[in-house]
Amino acid sequence: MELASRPKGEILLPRGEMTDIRRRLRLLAAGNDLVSVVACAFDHRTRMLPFIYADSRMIPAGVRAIGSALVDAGFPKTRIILQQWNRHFDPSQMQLDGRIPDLFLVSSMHLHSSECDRLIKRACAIDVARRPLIIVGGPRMTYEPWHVFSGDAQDGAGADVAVTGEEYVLLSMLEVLLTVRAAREPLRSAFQRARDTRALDGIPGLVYARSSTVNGRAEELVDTGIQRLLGDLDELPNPVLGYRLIEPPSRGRSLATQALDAHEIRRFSPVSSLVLTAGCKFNCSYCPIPAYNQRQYRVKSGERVADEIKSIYKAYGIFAFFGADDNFFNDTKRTVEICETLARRAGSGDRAFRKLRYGTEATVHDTIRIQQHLPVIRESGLFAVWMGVEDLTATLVKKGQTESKTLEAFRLLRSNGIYPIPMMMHHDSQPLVSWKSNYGIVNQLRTLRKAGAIYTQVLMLTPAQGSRWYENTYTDGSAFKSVAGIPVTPRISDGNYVVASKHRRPWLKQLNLLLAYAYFFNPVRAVATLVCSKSDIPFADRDWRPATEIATYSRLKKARRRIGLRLRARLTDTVFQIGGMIGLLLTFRRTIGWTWHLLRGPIERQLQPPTSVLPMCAPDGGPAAHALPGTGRQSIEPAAKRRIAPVAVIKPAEQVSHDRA
Ligand code: B12
Ligand code: SF4
Repeated sequence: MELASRPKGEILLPRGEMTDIRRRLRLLAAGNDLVSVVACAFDHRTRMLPFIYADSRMIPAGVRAIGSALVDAGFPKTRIILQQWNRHFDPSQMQLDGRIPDLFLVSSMHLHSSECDRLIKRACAIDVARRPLIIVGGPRMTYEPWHVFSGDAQDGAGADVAVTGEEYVLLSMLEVLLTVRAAREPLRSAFQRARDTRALDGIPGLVYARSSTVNGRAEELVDTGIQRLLGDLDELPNPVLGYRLIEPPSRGRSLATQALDAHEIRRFSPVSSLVLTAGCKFNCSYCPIPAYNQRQYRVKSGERVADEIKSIYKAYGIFAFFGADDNFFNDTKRTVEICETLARRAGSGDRAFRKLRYGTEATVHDTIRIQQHLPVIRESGLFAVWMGVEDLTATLVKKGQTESKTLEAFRLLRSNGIYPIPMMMHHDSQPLVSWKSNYGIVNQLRTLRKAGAIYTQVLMLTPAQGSRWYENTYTDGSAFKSVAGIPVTPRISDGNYVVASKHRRPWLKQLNLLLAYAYFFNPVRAVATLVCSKSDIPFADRDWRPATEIATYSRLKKARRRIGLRLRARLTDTVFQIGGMIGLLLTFRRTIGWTWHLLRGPIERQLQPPTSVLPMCAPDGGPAAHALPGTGRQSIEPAAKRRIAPVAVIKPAEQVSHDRA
């Protein structure tokens, strides 16, 4: 099920509201000495192609955004810990600034559910009187917030609240909590009071549990609705702030006394992800993104993007970026505005922009539409575009990407010195190889490689939470519940494992994924790249220098530069081949067992999407915005009445100093 949109006129926050709440919080922060730990859940068993490098060498933008928002709001005692680098971290042992944090925040994708749940469980091992307020957010919560609450009478370990939205939702909740918080009161207790007096119900984007006994198991979940979106992304705090909060990589269970030194950041994370735009105008049925963005397209201005890049380069020396865009070419005017600003800065001789290289995602359709601007886009530093080709013949998905259009988009990008990277989706009706047609996955990879692809991703069509197709894959009997007795868990729902298929021999599909990669990344091709690389056909001018400057070079300098660029381009192809082969070995090791299980069977299917076991409702008792059909709905009144305790009146004097010395 797609996320619903808010009514027209209520989708976006009023202009300036984000800036205002940041200012208001800074005033409140002066009297509240809060300590926070933000953890990024990561399950190491998910490491494989095609994400093998990006998954661990790029500090995720989500936790950085949350850390930056906290620092910006006046809470500098914040630490970001990545399970990617600190796999043994145990929240029950965390201390920062000599004390147990007031806030423990967890960010998770659906894929990393088991680690997310473990982190919450370990945080709940802290004595209940000293336990931090546990807040969970990120993509997993956006679509299925119920997972982090426990209805189990024996094991009540669960989060206090799930945030189904972005920074603004968290900051709004903090504002309410700090307003009701009494002097020296633990933040978690202030939360419980705010929750029970329904002071949180007016903040769309939260899900919290109600129970009839203090510290008892959750009985129902209250969903305050779909978040309001920040329309002007320039109002966000600068994400550079988050970098100074990173926990140094270690094998330890607790936190270090100091965050990772500034000069070490680039060594561990040479690429920085950056939000430039959000949203996409297309409406693919397997994709949750348009509905998440409530059909809005949100952007940062060119100047703002340039400032962020400059500040990250200046502080940490990072010059490689990845745009967290859904479709960077979605709106020509906005894309060109960003790129012209970056190109202008490079042209003015600013080192940060001359060195700048960034990649992002865009569609075939928009690449063709924007073709006349590709030179300036290249000059801005864009060097690679990940493109959702999915199926070259458009049999699976039609979003304006016929074979000829895809090849045209590849040619345009290549001739402008930009690498196109196809993202392919394998599906039941697609064979490994086809004769006299381009339907087979290997045929398509061959065509795309010839057109200049130096890297690729091939994933199996898998149900994505929040997409239109999601429930269909269950109700039509495609989704597996277990295979050979092994349950299908979130960890294997990343598209690298066949977990939904009606094919008679699903093990063949699983094998096809490996064979498709092996066709693309192999030793023969790796050696061949040194002789005849796809990365210099057509010759890729991968230099930042504007064409006008290059025109002034002498013939000798031009020839030297051309040879240098060609060599670099070939080596890039070779490096991608080697990286791909290493990734393939890991992918083989991780998924070959699943192929065997699929072959052996039996396969048990799941006919209903996994819904919340706890009833869910809106604050007024109506349907919950994030509940899937089939979720129980309990009247909130009886529980609310049982639970609400008399609220202490907070005197203004108590509100000013909340220092918990
Ligand atoms: C960049 C990216 C990647 C990179 C990540 C690299 C890195 N280390 O950062 C790579 C290429 C590795 C990657 C891989 C995958 N990805 Co990806 N990826 C993205 C993408 C395009 C951008 C992520 C990003 O940086 N966003 C910007 C930040 C600021 O947004 P955010 O993370 O959502 O955080 C905001 C809110 O969620 C919230 N928030 C986040 N955490 C917290 C925590 C708290 C406490 C609170 C209060 C709020 C909060 O506030 C943040 C600020 O607004 C998103 C789509 C998108 N546009 O977001 C998909 C996305 C995250 N990926 C997704 C998926 C599914 C995958 C894969 C499984 C592959 C696949 N099948 O598509 C793999 C998993 C690999 C692995 N082992 O982890 C899904 C996740 C869906 C889900 N329900 O979990 C997304 C959402 C795309 C989609 N389908 O909608 N991905
Ligand atoms: S084009 Fe890409 S981002 Fe846009 S809806 Fe389709 S899959 Fe999602």
